[in-house]
Order: sequence, then structure tokens, then C-alpha cells
Amino acid sequence: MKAVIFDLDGVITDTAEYHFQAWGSLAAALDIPFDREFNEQLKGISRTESLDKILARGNLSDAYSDEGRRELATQKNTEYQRLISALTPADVLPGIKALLAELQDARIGIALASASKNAAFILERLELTRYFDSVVDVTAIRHGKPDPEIFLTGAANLGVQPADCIGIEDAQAGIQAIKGAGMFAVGVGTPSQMQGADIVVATTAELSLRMLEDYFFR
Ligand code: B16
Ligand code: MG
Repeated sequence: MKAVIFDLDGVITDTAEYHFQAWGSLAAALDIPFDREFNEQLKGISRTESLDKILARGNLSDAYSDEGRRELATQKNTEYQRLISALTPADVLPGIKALLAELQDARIGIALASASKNAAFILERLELTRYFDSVVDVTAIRHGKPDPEIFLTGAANLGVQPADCIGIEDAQAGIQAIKGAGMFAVGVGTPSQMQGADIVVATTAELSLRMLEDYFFR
């Protein structure tokens, strides 16, 4: 085990709640039904893909030009950025900071594989930037999760083989991406939402270097 590659939203901090609120405001303005169950489908996928799914739900797929879609996506992101500007280190999910410190002490590589273009800003707000050896530049990624590209890029940035990496995710699309990359997949959530994961923990509080090594070498 030479590296751990983290998802951001749902693993390091619960920005899913802010994505939910920001998309919810946009959906309400467009008169499109929006709830938490539907929001599950948006986890781990890009802003433009999320917008496409929301518009399809409102039968508005053909109602907007590319320019119109860009404006809607910007509107959502402006509201999202307003919400995440209030993030503080207290918003780091349980066990994560201790795990990052353990990994760093053990000289195990640490990378971030988030679909979010706001990822670097969020790490700054959480005061976690210094733990990451690599933050994958999502603007340079051609295929989003469930494609393995973002996790493979994280491993390449760290100079380690995928088989020596652990990926940690909270979304089904992310677990698929980790397994497609040939890595060991740790899911955070319920087993039914984490099909294909090698192990599933209910919360991030269960994660530690020791438990990751125990399962990885089992
Ligand atoms: P942004 P992750 C993902 O983050 C979110 O889960 C997903 O809901 C969001 O649409 C995506 O980031 C893009 O975010 O609009 O900030 O670029 O789970 O891959 O860390
Ligand atoms: Mg996530």
C-alpha cells in the first residue's frame, strides 16, 4: 500500500448538502421537482452532467441552448460558492484529519480525485491543503467518474502503480471508477449504495491507517 486517493464530497467533508441546496434553488426556480433521493444520482458526477439530469427530469432537455445551460450552471455554482465560503476546519468529517496525518507520517502518498472544480478552494477552507501530494486537475480529465481516468491520474501523479493504491469514495460512480482503475476500493455509506467496493464503512470515523492496512494485506 503506497498511496491513498480520496474523493472529496462525502469523504473529506459533506459538501453534498450544499450541492443539494444549490441545485434545489435552481430546480425550484425552473419548477422542476427535486428531492434528496434524486440528489443521490448527482453525487460524484460533474456540474454539467448534473444539470443535464435535472433538466431531463423537468422535460426541459431541449429548452436551453449551450449558452443557456452554461448560464444555469454558473447560477448554481455562484450559490454553491456562497454556501461553501462558510466552511471551516470543523467541517472536516470525523477521523479524516487523523488519517491524513497518519498517512503523511508513514510517507504514504495522498491524492485527491474529486470531480469538483471547487476542490482546491474547499481544501484551503478546511486547512487540509498541506496533506495532499497531488490534487488531480479535473479540468484536464476527459472522462468523469465512473470512468477510472481521475483515479489513474492521481496514481500517475504520485508515481505509484494502481494496484498499490486504495481509493475512498461515497458514490457508486466513484466505486466503479476505483475498481476500473484496478485499485482497492473503500466505500463510505451503506453496502447497497457501494456495489463492488472491497470494504464498506458506515462513517469516516471508522477509517485509520491500521484498519486500511489490515484489509489491504488480508
Ligand atoms: P463542482 P466529488 C463532486 O465531488 C460532487 O459529488 C458532485 O455532486 C458535483 O457535481 C461535482 O463534484 C462537481 O462539483 O460543481 O464544484 O465542480 O464527490 O467528486 O468530490
Ligand atoms: Mg463523493
